[in-house]
Amino acid sequence: MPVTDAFIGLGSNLADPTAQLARAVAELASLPDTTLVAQSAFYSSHPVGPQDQPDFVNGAVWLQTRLSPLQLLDRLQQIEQHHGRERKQRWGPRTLDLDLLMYDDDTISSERLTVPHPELPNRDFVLQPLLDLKADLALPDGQTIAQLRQHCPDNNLRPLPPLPREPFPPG
Ligand code: A4P
Ligand code: MG
Repeated sequence: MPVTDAFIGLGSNLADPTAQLARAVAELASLPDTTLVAQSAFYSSHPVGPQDQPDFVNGAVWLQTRLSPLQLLDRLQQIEQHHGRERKQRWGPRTLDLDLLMYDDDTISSERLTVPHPELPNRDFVLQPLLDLKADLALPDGQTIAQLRQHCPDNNLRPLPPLPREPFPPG
């Protein structure tokens, strides 16, 4: 497989969501035949779907990978399982959700995989992290992420402070 740009959306609203996302970014960066190009800021957002659940933490990463789309989906689902993901309710609370948002300029519509992710245009918590990663990113049909961001519904998106990269100094 040639090296391909892939964009992954991350979401969590259970069991220390920010830590879930930070750990998932490290796991994505260590996938075989894959490098992490960049990671977005993390954001909090009101839930889309059932409202009787906590706010989400969301972010996105830009990978370059030789994995095929289905190989990548398998890896994403393995990582979700390692985070204790249970599938109980559509759009319900979860420890970790990893969505394959875009894979190069591919358009995929199969039983297991729809790419670009069908809800991408409607979600500020997906579009804003994508803009952080690549300001001129566009869908295969030519619509830019920046245009979509201007017109999508407001889910009270708020940037979270950056995670400390080094342990805090003693005292
Ligand atoms: N699948 C198809 N296409 C894809 C893709 N591009 N990436 C299939 C990943 N998976 C894809 O997913 C169900 C099936 O979708 C998978 O088995 C895979 O083969 P799932 O993760 O088990 O179920 P789900 O996540 O509950 O359903 P769905 O429709 O994928 O939900 P979403 O779109 O992931 O939305 N509100 C806020 N604020 N932030 C969020 O992150 N997330 C959701 C879940 C709802 N509300 C939210 C958020
Ligand atoms: Mg999902």
